[in-house]
Amino acid sequence: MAEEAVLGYLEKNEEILDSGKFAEEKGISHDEIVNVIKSLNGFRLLDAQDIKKERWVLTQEGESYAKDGSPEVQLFLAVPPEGITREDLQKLKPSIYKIGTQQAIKNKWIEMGKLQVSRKVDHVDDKVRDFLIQIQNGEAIGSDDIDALKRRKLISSQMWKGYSVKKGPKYTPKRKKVATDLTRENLLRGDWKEIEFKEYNFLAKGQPTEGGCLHPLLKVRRQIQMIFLQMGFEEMPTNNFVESSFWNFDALFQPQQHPARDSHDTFFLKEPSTTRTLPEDYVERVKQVHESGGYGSRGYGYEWKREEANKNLLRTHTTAVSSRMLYALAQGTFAPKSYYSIDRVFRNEAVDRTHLAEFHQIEGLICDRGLTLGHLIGVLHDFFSRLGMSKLKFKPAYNPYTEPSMEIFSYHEGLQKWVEIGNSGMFRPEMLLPMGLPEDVQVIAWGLSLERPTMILYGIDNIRDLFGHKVDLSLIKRNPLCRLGI
Ligand code: FB9
Repeated sequence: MAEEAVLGYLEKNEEILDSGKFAEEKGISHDEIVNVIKSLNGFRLLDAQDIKKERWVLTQEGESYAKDGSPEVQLFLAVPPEGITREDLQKLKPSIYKIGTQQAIKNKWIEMGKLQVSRKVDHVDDKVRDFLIQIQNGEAIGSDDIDALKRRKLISSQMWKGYSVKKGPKYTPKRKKVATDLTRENLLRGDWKEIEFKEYNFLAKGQPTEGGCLHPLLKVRRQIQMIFLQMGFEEMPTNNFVESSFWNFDALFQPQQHPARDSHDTFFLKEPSTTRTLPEDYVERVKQVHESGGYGSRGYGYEWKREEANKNLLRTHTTAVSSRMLYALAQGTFAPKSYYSIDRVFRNEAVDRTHLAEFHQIEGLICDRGLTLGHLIGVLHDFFSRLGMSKLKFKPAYNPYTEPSMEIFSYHEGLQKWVEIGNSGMFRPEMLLPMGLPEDVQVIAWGLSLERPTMILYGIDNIRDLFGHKVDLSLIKRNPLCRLGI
């Protein structure tokens, strides 16, 4: 329809001067005419030139004045020849009373006494309404009148874009339908010989391939895994979200009345609520060290309860796995080991913009003879420098299972501030010696979360945009590569 109108018009006429007027004459929407002009111009059937015109359009208020008359005229007409009280007039025209009286007074159409409103003239013309209707009809009006309407915000300027159009080098009054596919029917009928096929557009982009995409967390996890592997660490088996309180707390010398062991901080399981088996001889040594110490420690001096240690929970840290691995290491002939883990942990804490009830903990540990705090500081510099963080500082901290402990800070150039990037420490003898590790063996360890670096690296400030059922899958599809490490 629109294509025939444009091509047909140019068969008998030199040019379409204004696509807007042409659309109006043909009773076709200007958008449809513009789309056809752009398409035919692309195939060189037409030669189209941009036209840009500033034109005035009515604001919503302007539309209402064009429809119902200006408020000053409506107000004037509401004042009877014998006059009216202000109160009655305001009741008659509440919505336009204020603006109507102001403008009518300014036009010297009415006089406002203390109580009474009276006419000063017998008749008024609604020029404002007339101008607005002229603009609606695309007629030009004087610049002073335009300024007056602009001041009252009854009109606003709008850039109108259209085209003037002439025949192009490949003009034809009626475009042959070009075939886009060679079909079986074309071959059977033999009409493929006459059909005109659309030219290949070798510049057309192919359909984007749908495929799997890695989540930003997995990309950062992969990079951190590579850093640990390059440093000679082995991955710990973390494929058990459910853990016993024994391995999660007691084995780490974390006392049974510690607040972190409360159900306000920890998710305990209803079913199965208790663990089935624990290494009984080791449990006995753990009980002893909690109650009365040993190995140079005086313990906590409380009555340690087996049923507390038996409670199943969702592990609150991957250090539960570390304790299992260190116990296993102590059962044979000791050999130094460097282990790491990256997996989900669960805490029954208040959630907010950057914290959920679960997160992925990254943990590294080195178990060897003669390790000192200096070794820990050194390995932390090595590890974090591979993450691009070389400016570190350490702050004394407390963990139930490490002494000494340190919070780790890094100066973030982008954020221009020191950012807490993790926690660390040396596992206590009360944890290591009941396992059966030799007395000259120490373990240095540290931890951080996977979400924090990922959110910073990907510029995500709400954890729900990164993890959970509200994640925008297009973020997963379009997020860039993560390249960390040396
Ligand atoms: O990840 C944390 N911060 C962080 C890490 C990297 C990073 O990289 C940016 C690209 C530059 C930015 C920030 N933190 C640890 C510090 C804070 O975010 C903290 O507020 C939140 N912490 C979590 C625990 O909070 C409930 C992060 C998580 C954490 C804290 C401690 C450990 C593990 C994870 C630990 C440990 C540990 C200690 C001793 C022995 C063994 C393990």
